[in-house]
Amino acid sequence: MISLIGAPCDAGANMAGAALGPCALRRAGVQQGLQKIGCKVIDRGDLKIPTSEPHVEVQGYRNFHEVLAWNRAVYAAVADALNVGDIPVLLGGDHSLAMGSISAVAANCQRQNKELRVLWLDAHADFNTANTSITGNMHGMPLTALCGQGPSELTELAGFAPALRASQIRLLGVRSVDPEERRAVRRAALPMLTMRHIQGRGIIQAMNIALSDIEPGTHLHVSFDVDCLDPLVLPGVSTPEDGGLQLDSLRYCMARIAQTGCVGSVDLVELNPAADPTGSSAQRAVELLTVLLNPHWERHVQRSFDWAEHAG
Ligand code: DIR
Ligand code: MN
Ligand code: MN
Ligand code: MN
Repeated sequence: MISLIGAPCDAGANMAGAALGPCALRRAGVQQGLQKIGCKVIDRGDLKIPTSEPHVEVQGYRNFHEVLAWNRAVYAAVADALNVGDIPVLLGGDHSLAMGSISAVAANCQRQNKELRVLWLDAHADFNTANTSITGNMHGMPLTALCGQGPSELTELAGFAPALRASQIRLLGVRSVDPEERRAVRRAALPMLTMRHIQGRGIIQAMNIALSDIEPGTHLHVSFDVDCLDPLVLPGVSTPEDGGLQLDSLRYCMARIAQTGCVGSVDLVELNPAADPTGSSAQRAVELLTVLLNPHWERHVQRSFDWAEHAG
């Protein structure tokens, strides 16, 4: 069973709008789209947080209290879904929410003695701390918190820290890394398949690397920041970056990931419906999610594989 969990939070982002994501994804038919391909889906509605001190910066972390409150709520909801054997699909909201969702996944994997891998589809590396960030926006910081750097309220959501080692992560589609963040990425040896890599060697080879050492039984968490797509394909984001993935490429990635049979949890984040009044961005995001979660991938992905062979 797939559990849809809405988290209308944009406290971690650079502008308002991502909080409209869950509503826009439901309007685009996320539940029906997944049911149509044969998934059982329960929509658990939107999370709420107690009203906290709004808009307070704590040691360089903007809106710290709200982001923390959202992540505690996300942690609890994702942990509940995993406990009953569901596949949680977090409908964001901005990408800071991945601290809560992936901490819950890491805790669950530790209890069940399962390998955990995180595929992070994103234009950005999301590896800032307050010290390296130019903006102080926490949607640029989830991976560092998960890797143990930052305030303990965030790094210890899972009950232990770090929730993740850099070697468990594969970033895909990156093309915007801040100068100090780049240093941190190098120091941590964070595995990245950048747009430059993908354009140079092709999407097939990039996916071969991204998925190379996934054993059967691994829990694969897919953190899908929709700004990994080119803004011409998906304009509805708060931080568009040119030169992103085209629709066919990302469809191929999603099909390859589905083919592993290991997808155990998903974040669908950073959709900003206010930046795309046509609603097509939400529809594209839903369509890609249905490729990722297709239980009958062997029948449905062949077309995508054929495309990739031709595209090289
Ligand atoms: C930028 C943008 N690196 C920052 N990050 C975004 O503010 O840290 N992440 N947009 O999704
Ligand atoms: Mn992101
Ligand atoms: Mn991003
Ligand atoms: Mn962003």
